Amino acid sequence: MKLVIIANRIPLTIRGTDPLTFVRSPGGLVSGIDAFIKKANISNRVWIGWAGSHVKKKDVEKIKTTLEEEQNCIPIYIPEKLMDKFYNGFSNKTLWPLFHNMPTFASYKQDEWQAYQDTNKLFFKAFVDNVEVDKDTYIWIHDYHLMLLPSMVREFYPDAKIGFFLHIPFPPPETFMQLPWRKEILDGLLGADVVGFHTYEYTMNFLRSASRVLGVEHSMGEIVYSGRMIKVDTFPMGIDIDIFNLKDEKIDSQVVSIKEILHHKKIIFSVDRLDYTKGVYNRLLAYEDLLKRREDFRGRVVLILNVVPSRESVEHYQRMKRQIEEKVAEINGFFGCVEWVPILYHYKSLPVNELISHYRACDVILVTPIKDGMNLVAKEFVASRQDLKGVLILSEFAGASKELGEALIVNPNSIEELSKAIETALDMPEDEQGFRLKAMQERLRRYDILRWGNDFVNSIKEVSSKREALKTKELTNRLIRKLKEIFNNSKKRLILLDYDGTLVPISRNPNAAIPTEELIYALNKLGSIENTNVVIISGRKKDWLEKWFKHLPISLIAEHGCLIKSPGESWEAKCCLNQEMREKIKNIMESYVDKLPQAFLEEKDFTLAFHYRNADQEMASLRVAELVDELGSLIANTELNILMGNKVVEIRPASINKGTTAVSLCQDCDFIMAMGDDVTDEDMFKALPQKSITIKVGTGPSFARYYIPSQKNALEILNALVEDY
Ligand code: GDG
Repeated sequence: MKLVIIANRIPLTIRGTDPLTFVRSPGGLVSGIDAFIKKANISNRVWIGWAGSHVKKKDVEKIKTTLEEEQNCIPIYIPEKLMDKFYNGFSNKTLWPLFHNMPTFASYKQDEWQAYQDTNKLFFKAFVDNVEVDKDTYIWIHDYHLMLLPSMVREFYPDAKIGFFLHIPFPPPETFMQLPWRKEILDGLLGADVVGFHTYEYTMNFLRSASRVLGVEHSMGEIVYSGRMIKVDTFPMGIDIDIFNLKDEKIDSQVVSIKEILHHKKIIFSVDRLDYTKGVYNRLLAYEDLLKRREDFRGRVVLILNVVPSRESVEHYQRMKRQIEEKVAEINGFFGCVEWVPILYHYKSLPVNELISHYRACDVILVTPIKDGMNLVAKEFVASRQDLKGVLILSEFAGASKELGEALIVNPNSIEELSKAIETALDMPEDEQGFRLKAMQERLRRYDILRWGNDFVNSIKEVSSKREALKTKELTNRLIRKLKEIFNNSKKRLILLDYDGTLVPISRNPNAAIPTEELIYALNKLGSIENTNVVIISGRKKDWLEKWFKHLPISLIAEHGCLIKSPGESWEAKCCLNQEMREKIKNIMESYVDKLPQAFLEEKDFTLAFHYRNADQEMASLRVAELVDELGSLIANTELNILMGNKVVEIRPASINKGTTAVSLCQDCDFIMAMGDDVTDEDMFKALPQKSITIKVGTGPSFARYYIPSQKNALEILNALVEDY
């Protein structure tokens, strides 16, 4: 396997170019992926990303050669101005606040959106220019900076194996839809085979947004979009436990010295990047509240507040830094004395072993973001505490809270709750600390970084092999020529054609889905061929079919088989519907039309259909479930059944379906072809004799032998059959 990682940053950031010096890039994304690659022993990996602002255009080639040869990294040069609009602008002033559900902080600027598109194109170019893609190549694109990239790659390599993982939250649809470029972002992401998130909540937010913005529905997290299946799933990122539970003398002595320097006072630790999502200010307010309420803690506790520099060129971050520092000074000034400084504040990044020493030296760790995709600090702390001591206070709005339920879970917006939680933590008996930590450690061990990465890559594997399997079913031009040959050589032919979604695209307004002249021409010609029974087999009303096709030499089947009409003859009814029952069904359906805006009722001769294709899909899913429940109890023990079609619920006679109807027309036929797109057509695909050529329009699971991507291909098949006649 060759693994291509594409992320905003490569794992190394250039510090100087003469000589070339670099440091490890900061953040959870880089440390997580790097750990996965090492643990999984993936030797063939390429990493594409930005290498930091020290890289000048003239040095790019030199850096590229060194990094490529030594580290297998492809650094991307992004001109400073473009980077500013892409990174500080669209990524961090639009997407970051919006995706953290803080829309009031988000700005929407056209030139920054343009820079985002241009930068995604730069990443795409670097990928295409530097990576050879073969069957064994897995392309894993990361995070909110590169959401347009999956589609760009897909367009260039239609069969590529592509995964996308979002490290930050995906917001609820109401928030996401505020983005003027929401459709473009979803289009971009859906170029991947797998789109992954940290928590079920984000996965559902994404699926709900896709439904609202693009009108695509999912089934168990699978979406069919642009003729492809995409898996949307939850992969909570784990950590490399071994790094944090490592026995190390240097760390042990650092732990001892931290404790000694602080005279064995209780230590509360806090470490985050500078960011308004991390809730640092509220933490300070809570600590202040605690010191006010519990005088006995004064002089006995110390808060080590480590803020890691981040996004310093964004004004909002500078303001926040000032605000934090003023509050620290205020608390220290008010409560502090010669022997005791309540807060030890550091604005820097700690070396990893010092970070681990702090995790191990503290009594309480405060991880209380207002919103956080996952938060690896919480997990790292838990893994570090092999002594089974220490208490994790964790925000319910960090993705990690879904896995670390034994922490003290808090709402960080409540200063009172936070302050009480610190108090509870400081007073917590050691055995309670122990059993909480143990349960969390076991969970972290089971779903560690290796499992996270393997699950994700395996998921890409599964989806792409499904795509491959589907390909073997694609009705290619070569197969169409073969089909034509069989057609020409047969003596009695039956051609069954569903209408909506098969011969014409599904339309928001069913009356607007009228046949094109080309289609009428092809049907006319096909129906005129001797010994060829062409049948439109539809769920539509007889009047509508008659209006458009009466003059053609073809048979018509309305209402899934309830009514049949041969060319030049009148309609023949195949069933009946009790009037009293009809009224009851109608009343129920009408009451749901009132409850679900944009839904409508279609009354036919023998069936009643409740359509909801234009309704809000989320509301529809609830209402339709209620409707089906109600109808189900009404028609129990009757001759009727419920048919769940494509955004339609229909009540029809149980004995009639497209399958039974189609089979009744097959006698003596040596060429049977059926085309359809909907669940009702599956009855036909299942029931027809094995030798039949059954074709599904669109992808997705089906009993049909072949599939074609769209209605356009259906017409091409009809045209191929009538050629030479
Ligand atoms: C994004 C999402 C998601 C922190 N301080 C120091 C330091 N760190 C390391 C930690 C940890 C990483 O940085 C921080 O990871 P987080 O998960 O907390 O946050 P982000 O970097 O903002 O990451 C986040 C993550 O992606 C992964 O998907 O969890 O929600 O926002 O590994 O150890 N490392 C060192 N010194 C420090 O002072 N050496």
